[in-house]
Amino acid sequence: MSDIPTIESEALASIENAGDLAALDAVRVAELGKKGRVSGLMKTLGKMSPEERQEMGPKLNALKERVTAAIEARKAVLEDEALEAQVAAEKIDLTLPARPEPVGRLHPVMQVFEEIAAIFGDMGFAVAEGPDIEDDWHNFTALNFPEGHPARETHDTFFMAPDKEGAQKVLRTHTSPVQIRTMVEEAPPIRIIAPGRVYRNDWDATHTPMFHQVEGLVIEDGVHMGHLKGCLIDFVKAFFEIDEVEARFRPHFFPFTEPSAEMDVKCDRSGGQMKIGEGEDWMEILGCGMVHPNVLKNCGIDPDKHQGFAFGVGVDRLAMLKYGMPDLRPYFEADPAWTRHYGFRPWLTPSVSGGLS
Ligand code: 2NL
Repeated sequence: MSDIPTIESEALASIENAGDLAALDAVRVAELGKKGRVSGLMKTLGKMSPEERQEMGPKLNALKERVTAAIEARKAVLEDEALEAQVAAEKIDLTLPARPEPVGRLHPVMQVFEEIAAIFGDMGFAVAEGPDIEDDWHNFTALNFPEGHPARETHDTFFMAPDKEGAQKVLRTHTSPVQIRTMVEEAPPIRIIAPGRVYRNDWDATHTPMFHQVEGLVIEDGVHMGHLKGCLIDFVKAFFEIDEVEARFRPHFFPFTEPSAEMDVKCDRSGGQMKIGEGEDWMEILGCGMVHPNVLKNCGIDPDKHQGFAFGVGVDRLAMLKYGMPDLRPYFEADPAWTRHYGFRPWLTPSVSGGLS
């Protein structure tokens, strides 16, 4: 077995010469693989006399261990080198100038959602969300729409296919179910807005089957219509970025509020461009009211102990009014020219102190 030192020095030399991990693995197979040289020597132990084996066993084991250790050490070095090479190749040149135009634009409706959240956030409202597909109870029954009442039909509801029990889910016709869920799950005081998509089977020049709404809900001891009016007037002033607004609250009917009202604001249509807050005309901008006692009861809130107010506003039209967009249809056409013109830079988050638009 005089070839042990020769084999060892040859093996160590080829390990040292292996230029990459694949070459190193080839050396490993040639020496330590099933048919490798070192493995071949190990196999000869079986045919030796006990005395020979006692002498050769430790020598061969030591050879195998030294070759294995040398391979491991070389492997670590090669892996380090491979990583260094990869990192060097992936280097980014941070000194390159930024692209002159950001690629994407925020849809004006999303901008207006952000603006509304900033205004109400400043008044202490949290944002709540819920599913687009709702059950009949959250969308209608809990909101005091009587079973089989025609009011359910006036919503042009999209119904889902019936389940095994015959129950039909709906695409929510308003975001009120989000407030219902909040009232069921949380105890007063509650102060939330619920922005989101809503759906009605209606499609013409001024209606789309999917549109956007923000509803608000306040359940707090002692709140009354005065708070509702103050809150909404403050909202309109902040949203349209005007110092004063003349508003009126016209009696109306909703099943889920009592009393109910629509809020109109003064506007000026004379100059070709609509101006909000001043002028000779009135324009309806939202619906509101004191939460109906039946709705509170349905959500497990005692109407003799708690009361609150709620409101709902269509966001697509608010965006048209604020940003002078004359037509609703391009909202959903994804025309890059329109998006460049009316869209917003995505990273300019609106805030009441820092500016909305
Ligand atoms: C409109 C009218 C409104 C509400 C929505 C509401 C929600 C709950 C209870 C009571 Cl859970 N009310 N929401 C109240 C009044 C009006 O929306 O014309 N929106 C565009």
